[in-house]
Amino acid sequence: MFDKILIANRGEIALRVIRACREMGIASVAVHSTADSDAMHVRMADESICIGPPAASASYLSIPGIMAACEISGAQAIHPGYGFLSENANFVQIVEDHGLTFIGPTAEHIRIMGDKITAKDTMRKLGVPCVPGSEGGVATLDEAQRIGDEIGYPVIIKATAGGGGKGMKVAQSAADLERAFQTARAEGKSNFGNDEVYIEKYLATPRHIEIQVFGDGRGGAVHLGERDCSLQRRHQKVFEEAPGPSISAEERARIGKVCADAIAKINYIGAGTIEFLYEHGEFYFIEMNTRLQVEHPVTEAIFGVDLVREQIRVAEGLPMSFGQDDLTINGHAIEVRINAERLPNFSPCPGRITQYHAPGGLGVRMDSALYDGYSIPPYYDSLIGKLIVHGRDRPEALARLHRALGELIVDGVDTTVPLFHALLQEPDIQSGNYNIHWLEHWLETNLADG
Ligand code: MV4
Repeated sequence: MFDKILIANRGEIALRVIRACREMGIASVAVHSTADSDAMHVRMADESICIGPPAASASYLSIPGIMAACEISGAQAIHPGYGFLSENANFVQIVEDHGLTFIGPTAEHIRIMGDKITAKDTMRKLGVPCVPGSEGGVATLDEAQRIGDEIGYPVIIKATAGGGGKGMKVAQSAADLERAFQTARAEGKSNFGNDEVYIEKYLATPRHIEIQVFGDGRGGAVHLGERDCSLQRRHQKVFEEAPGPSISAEERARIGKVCADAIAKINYIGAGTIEFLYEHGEFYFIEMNTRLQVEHPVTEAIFGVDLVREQIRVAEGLPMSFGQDDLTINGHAIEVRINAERLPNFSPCPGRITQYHAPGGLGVRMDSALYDGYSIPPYYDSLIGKLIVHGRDRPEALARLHRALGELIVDGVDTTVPLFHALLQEPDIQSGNYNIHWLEHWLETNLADG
């Protein structure tokens, strides 16, 4: 059993992990940069250690700094949160080589899913439905043309190491293929040092539906339904909900079982997310994330589970505290990501918080590391809070979101809150009628400079 866990992260997710540790009677160690000496995670943890200067590359991403902090504090395990080192297989290897426990999947699973060609090949062999396209990588333009003719246009060329929309190019026709192929390769090479690419049929108007899975590392696994995360801007999620407004109980049970069976077969351990594009009633695997995700609270709300507690349990070698039959959906949950950004351009807006008041009441959860007088540093991402609401059904969750946004006060910086007030007035949002392109289109027509 762990008696001390180090959290290799900052902000709201560091608080999320500290809270789970405290409920389990486990001491927590915060690490921080010199820019975060006054941060809430430092104040809330049982101990804290400064590991470097403001730049993440020299602090939150510094493997020697984090390993030294474990040594000094005597922490036996590391929770990586999301981002930073959470999907770094080399880090996991180093942690294990030092006799410590990484609270997350194995280095091997992270490596497999980090390479998208290998991930897709693995998932296809495990019976997960994938987007039609090349089997493995495509090395030459000739080969790309042959597959393009076979599956039909439009197609999308993706870098195997890609992420955040980088190294992804659509070809509308055969005439367009050479440009897409060469550009995707070049972006893969320059952004990730890997020019390997693959081809898929381009789906024009899908939803982004992701299945939450959880494994015990010994062939036991469950699914916790889906989240619809289609509302994104420049590959950043903005609004997430569970269950997905377009997914039936039958579809959920079917794809959920496929996903749980797949990760059971590979002895996956901990939390994972299997991402799909969903169009015309079909699921098409695109990627798997081997971490706890930002939007995990909507799943926690409808299933009534604590995913971080479960991550810690299975990392300790304990069984999960629930099986598939214990997991039933209760109501509907929505999360909105509140960023310190100025509309209409979403330009980062760091600065001093002169007043902060979190909303409360039935079915409202505010995960935030803000406090009155806190100064948001300019060095990290602009997420300052996640507002999660839970209702008996979707209309109640929407009404509660409207009510909670009205209670929230964040003064001193601009935030994305006005965007959510506007979105809640939209009939398509009220009815759940949106796909991955809806928000970008709405921003173009409604915010002039989206
Ligand atoms: C696609 C696609 C259409 N067809 N693949 C975007 C980032 C990466 N995670 C996968 N992405 C896409 N892959 C095929 N075969 C459209 C996207 C896409 C997207 C996906 C999810 C959420 C938002 C998106 C916005 C633009 C494009």
